[in-house]
Parts: sequence; C-alpha cells; structure tokens
Amino acid sequence: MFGLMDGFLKNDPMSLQKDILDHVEYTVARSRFNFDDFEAFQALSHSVRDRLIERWHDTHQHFKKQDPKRLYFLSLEFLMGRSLSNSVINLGIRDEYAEALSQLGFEYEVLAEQEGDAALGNGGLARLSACQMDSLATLDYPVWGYGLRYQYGLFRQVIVDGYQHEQPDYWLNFGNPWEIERIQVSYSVKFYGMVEEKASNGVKYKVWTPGETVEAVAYDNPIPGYGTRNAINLRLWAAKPSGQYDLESYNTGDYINAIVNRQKAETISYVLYPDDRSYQGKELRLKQQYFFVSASVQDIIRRFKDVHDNFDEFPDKVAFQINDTHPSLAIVEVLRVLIDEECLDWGKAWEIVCRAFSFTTHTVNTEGLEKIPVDLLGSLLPRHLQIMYDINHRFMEDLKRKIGQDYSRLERMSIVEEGIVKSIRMANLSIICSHTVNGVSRVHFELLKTRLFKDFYDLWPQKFQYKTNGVTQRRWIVVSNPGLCSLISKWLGTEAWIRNVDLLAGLREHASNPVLQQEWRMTKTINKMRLADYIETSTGVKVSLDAMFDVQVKRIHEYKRQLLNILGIIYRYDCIKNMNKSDRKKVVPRVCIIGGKAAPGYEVAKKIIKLCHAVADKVNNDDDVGDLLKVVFIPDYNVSVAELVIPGSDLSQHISTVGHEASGTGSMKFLMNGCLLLATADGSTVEIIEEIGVENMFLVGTKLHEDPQSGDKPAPGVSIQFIRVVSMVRNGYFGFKEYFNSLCDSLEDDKDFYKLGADFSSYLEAQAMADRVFVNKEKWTCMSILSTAGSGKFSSDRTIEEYAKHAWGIEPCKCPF
Ligand code: 26W
Repeated sequence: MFGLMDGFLKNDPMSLQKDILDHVEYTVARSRFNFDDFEAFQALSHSVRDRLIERWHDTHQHFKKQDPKRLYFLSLEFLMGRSLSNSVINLGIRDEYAEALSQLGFEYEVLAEQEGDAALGNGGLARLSACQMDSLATLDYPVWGYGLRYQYGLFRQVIVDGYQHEQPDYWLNFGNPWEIERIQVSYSVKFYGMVEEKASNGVKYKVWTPGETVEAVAYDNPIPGYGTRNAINLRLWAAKPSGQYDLESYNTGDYINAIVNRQKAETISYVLYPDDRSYQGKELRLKQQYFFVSASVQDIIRRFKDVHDNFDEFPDKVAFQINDTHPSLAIVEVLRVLIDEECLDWGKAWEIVCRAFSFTTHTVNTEGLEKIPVDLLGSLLPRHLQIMYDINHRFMEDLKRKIGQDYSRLERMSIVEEGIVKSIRMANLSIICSHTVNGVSRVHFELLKTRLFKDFYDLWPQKFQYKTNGVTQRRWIVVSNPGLCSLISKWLGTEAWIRNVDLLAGLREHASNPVLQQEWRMTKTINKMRLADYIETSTGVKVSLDAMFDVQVKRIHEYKRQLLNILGIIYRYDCIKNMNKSDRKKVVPRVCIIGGKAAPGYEVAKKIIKLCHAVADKVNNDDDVGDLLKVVFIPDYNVSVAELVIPGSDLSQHISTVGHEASGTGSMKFLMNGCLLLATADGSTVEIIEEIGVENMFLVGTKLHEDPQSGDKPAPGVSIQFIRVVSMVRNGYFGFKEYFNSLCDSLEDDKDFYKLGADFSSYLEAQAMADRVFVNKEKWTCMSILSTAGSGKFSSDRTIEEYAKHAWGIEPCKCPF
C-alpha cells in the first residue's frame, strides 16, 4: 500500500508498535506495561499525528517552493467529527495499526470509539466544509482552511422525559491530539475606538485608533489527502488576552480587576452559535466573525508579502472562498488593509478585491440572509462601516448610470437597508465584491436567479454559477462502512473508486446478479445489527432486523418536515390498530428512526421532538403492534452517530417542502450507502433523480415547476387521513394535549405554510410503495445497488474540481512521495 513508502517514520506494524509504546510512556506518561483503552487511544493518536506532521511539513515546503496560487477557504464552521479513522485510512496504514495494536492486546475498533467528535459547526454548511477539506487535500490543491477554535462546540442534546435539553460540549477537556498549538503565530485584532482623518503632503488618509485589542493564536489541524502525500492545514484561531493591556488599571492598583477584564477577551472564541437559520444581530457573533477574519487576513497577507512585494500579483496568488456570508467582513478587511496600511488607492484596491473573492450562498430565502445593524457595526468596527458606505456609494452611482432612476430596484440592491433597524445586507455586499456567486445545487441556482438575487443576476449574469454539493466517499463509505467498501472493491476489481467515484457506475452491470445481491444484503444486515445494538443502548428499544429501517436524521426544522414523518407514523399505527389479526400478518414491519437537534430557542422544533417521543411511547408499548412498528428518537445526532446510522438504514427520508432546501447533503451519504430515498424533488434530490432514475427511489409530492401555488394546478385538497391523524394529536391520544395544540394549529388549512396537508396523500403513497418493494428482496436490492452505482456525481471531489476550474483558478500542487 502507498502508506508503507513514507518519510522518516516507518509504518510497518513493529515500528508502529514501538511508536505507540513510546507515546504511552513519554506523551501520556503511563507505564508501557499498564495503560487502559483511553490511554492507548491517546498514544495511538499521537503516533498518527507524528505521521501527519511529517506530511504536512513536506507539503508546505513544496507549496513554498512552487509558490502556486493558493486558495484560502474561510468558514466559521467545520463539522469534522472524529479524526483517527479518517487519518489512518487516508494515510493508508489502518491495517498496519490494527495489527500493531492487536499484538499489544488492543482492538483498533475499540480504541477508535474512545474519540469524541469535533463539532465546530451546526449542520449542512459545516459538514460540507469538512467534506470539501478532505477533497481539497486528496486532489492536491494548495489550500489553507481558516476557522474558529470554539472551546464549546455544538451543544450536546440530552432528552429528559421526551424534551430536549442542551448541555455544553466540553470537547477539549480530554485533550485534542490533532491540533498543533502555534503560540508564536498570533495576531492582534482590534475592535471599537474611533477613526480620524489625517493628511500628509496633501494626501488624506484615515487612522483607526482601536478601543480594544485581542490576540488571535493559531491552532493548526493537518488534513491528510487519500492516496497522496499532501496534507493541508486547517488553521483555527483562539482568542487570548492581548499583551498590550490596560496599563492604567495596573498603575491604579486595580491589579485583580485588570487581570479579570483581560481574561474576558477569551470569550470571543468560547462558543459556537447553535442556530443554523436566523441571525439575531448579536455583538458577540459579529466579534467572532471579525476576529476570525482579521487574523486570517493578516496571516494571508503576511504569507503573500514573504515572497511578493507588488500587490498587482495578489489576485494571481490568492483566492478567497467565502462560505456563506459569515466571513464576508474579509472583503472589507482586505480593502481596509490595502488602502489604510498598504497605501494603495481605492481603484487599485477595489480591483484586487474583486478579482480575489468568490462567494457561496447556502440559503434559499431572504429571511435567512444575514443583516447587521449599522449601530452595532459602527461601534465595533467604525472604519469598516465607512468602507461599506464607500462601496455602496460607488455601486449606487454606477447602478444609477446603468438602470436609471428605478428607485425600488436601487433600494433592493443597496448594501444598506433603511428600516426600523438600519442594517448592512451582507449578501449584497458579498455579491457586489465577488467575481463569482455560487449556488449549491441546480434548483438553488434557479431560485437565486429568479427570486433571491434576481436583481443582481439581471445585472451580472456572468457572475452566477452553481456547483452541486457533494460529500466525501472516504468518510461516508470507506471509514463508516468498511463492509460495503470491501464488497464494492471486490466487484469492481479495484480500489480506484475511492479516488475516482465515477467508477461506482461499474456496479450497474452486476445489479441483478444474485451472488452480489446476496453479499449486498449480508453487508446491510451486519450494519443493521450494529445500529440495532446502538439503538438499544441509547434508547432502550429493541428492534427487529427483519423490519425496514426507515430513517430521517438531520437538524430539526419545520421546512424539513419531521412532522410529516411523524404524522405518517401515526397513520401507520392507526391502520395497524384497526386491522384484524390476519391483515396484520401482511404488514411490512418498520423501525422508524428520527434524530436531530433543535436550535435551543426554536420552540416549534422542540415540540416536534417531544411529539416524536410521545408517539414512540404509545406505539412501542402497544402489544397489538409489537415488532410491526417501532419508533425511536436517537439522541444527540452528530457525525459519529451518522457514521453508524447511515450504513444501517434501508430507507431514508428527505421530505423538505419543495423550494426550501438549498441542496441537502445527507441524502448523498445515504445514496452512496445503498439506502433507498423517499424524497421530495427539492434541492439536490432533483439531480439525484436524474442520476439514478425516478424508478429507483420513492418520490413524494409535486416537482418545483408543478408547484400548485404557481397556478399550473389546483392545490390538492387535504385528505381525510390527514384530518384524522392531526385530530388524534389534538385530542390528546398521545398525551400532552395542551402542549401540542399550537403544532396542530399550525397545520390548519390557511396556516399550513410548509404544505404538510397538501403533500400528505402523496407521502403515504410513496410510503406504501416502499412497503411493496421491500417485500421483493431482489427488486429492493437491485434498487439499492443502483443507488450506490448512481452516486458518483455526488462526491465532493467533483464539486471541488468545478470550483477549482470555474471559480478559484487553482491547479493541483502535488508533493512528491
Ligand atoms: C448562525 C446563523 C447561520 C448559520 C449557518 C445561518 C445560516 C447557516 C447556514 C448557511 C445554514 C446551512 O447549513 N445551510 C445548508 O447548507 C447546506 C450545504 O450547502 C445545504 O445542503 C443545505 O440545504 C442548507 O440548508
């Protein structure tokens, strides 16, 4: 394997064993004759880390020597999950480690379970960043990722009596072997204060005197590529009190308070905001954004200036990717540095910025767009607010020349929103200053062009593009489903699909082969056993492996319609209850699995979680039903839980109201793992259908262009079944009558914004179809194989190649082995 040809460190099992024992003794400080699983995990990770660092050094040496155009990927969220298995697989030395450990009396899988998740993100956008980093490293692109090192990642979800409670995620308490603290790499970040205009030799310039300074310290996280020596860097910033503290408080003798105040600086990078849809205009959030942006921009400009002394070369050497609008202050910060510190004139600085930035939006509706109150900006970042006004002024003048006095359009396109709370529209700023505006699926792109950013699209159609999201097959098949991974390699006769996922299409010709089908089912059963064990330990519910495992796992949101799923479950339960014994024998047994976190302040989402538990309580304890239907809510859904749930699922649901999911990436992971999809034609599902064929999934509802509201068709009436299941909830059949009242109200005809009523019949039909196919094992398995075979397009490798060519203009820079 490629992993054996390494640098100074040897990778044969004997050498690995010695390394692990050395780390037990010198890093973990335990006796090499007496250490437990966790200590073994620590030593093992440090041994892997050594190998990562070796490659990381070589890669950066190589980048330095070649000086290619580099991509700087800015994201406020990265949902990395665990690193151990991903690293040893990408380094190609998993089996060697497993052997080394087994000789020491340890089992690799057991140690891997010791690792906690790095959950520095909320959901889709954050896990997408993690997948993209894996692809960027694998494809040898010269890239740096930048983000924030939150001390508390996404909250832990604890369920008490069916209600969600949030607990802090102390992820750093047991140490983090994957990061390298760089105390010598730190930058001062300035806040507040005032701006003065000065002049020298008749030239006016602005001076910003800050009121507060905080230090940003770098923590580097090497990200190894698969089948390459390249390992790129994810640099996360932590806030530390600045060295330039308030001397006056010290001098006045208020020593203790001076230290306590200084320490407050650290709060900037303390905690991740747990909302993945709404903006509240909080000062701390804005501080986080600027803190991360300022440190990253300083680092990037320093690296550029190490080699270059002319900023004309900047856009040929530096590409910025802005992951949603959260890092958009970077645009203004680069302008500020070029004008105020590097003394470039506006025209030059503007041209440089416009050539350097590329922006991706992950949102579908205007309410989801970030707006920052002007008062807040003006107080925290006074110079930046001036620059934003300057950009807007020039843009508005230019626009007037192009479109004339169309004031309502000018108002819509302005960066500044006049209203009760005067605000800055970060999306408008990002579009105006970027050379490329990207959507995350084809339908998302259509929505951007026709609704969200129509005014901008009409002005600059050439700026708008889309790159359908993808996920990495390394994490989502190789790491999480080793059984399927070997089976695929065996039938394709090669492991090359791990780097070239299009090769999965080669499975198509074997889809009906009974031998493959048998092996395919066997693999699924093993994964279902693993999942069933997990369900029993985490929820106490025993489930039958013969049942169809029907799964919906994702953040809880009204638009994702977990409520539609639960109403469907109630319908199923009601049907079973009303059947006679012989009819019950014909029922296809189901285990309905739901998992996901609700934002702490999102009351409706929390009620949906409670309803799920209330229904589960009733159904799971009903002897009439037994194994025909079980309902489980998997608590604390996160990346490592996903790695267990996805391979063990038969069916997965992606049933957002059409027009609301920008892309959706969970579906791609299920698809790769041969789980059949029951989905609406929303986001990327439309493209999935094109790849696998609508006959290989269960489509719910109407397609976007047939949206009843668009007037083509009358809206389907609400069915009697829908009225019945809602009234069961309303009448207290599952208890908590009062508590669920508002949920039921929201389903009334005129209030049913997410169209659960309109889609219910079609949803039940799709579910019934899934039942019918499930009993036909050959057909189901064939569809499952065709799902995996058709998943090639949804690799983040493809997405990244598209970005590299059409947005960033970067080329691979492969480090020699
Ligand atoms: C703190 C406020 C906040 C945080 C995160 C607002 C918005 C976000 C994200 C932009 C929300 C998000 O994760 N969007 C999802 O992005 C995925 C990756 O492109 C898509 O697959 C999902 O459809 C989209 O909802």
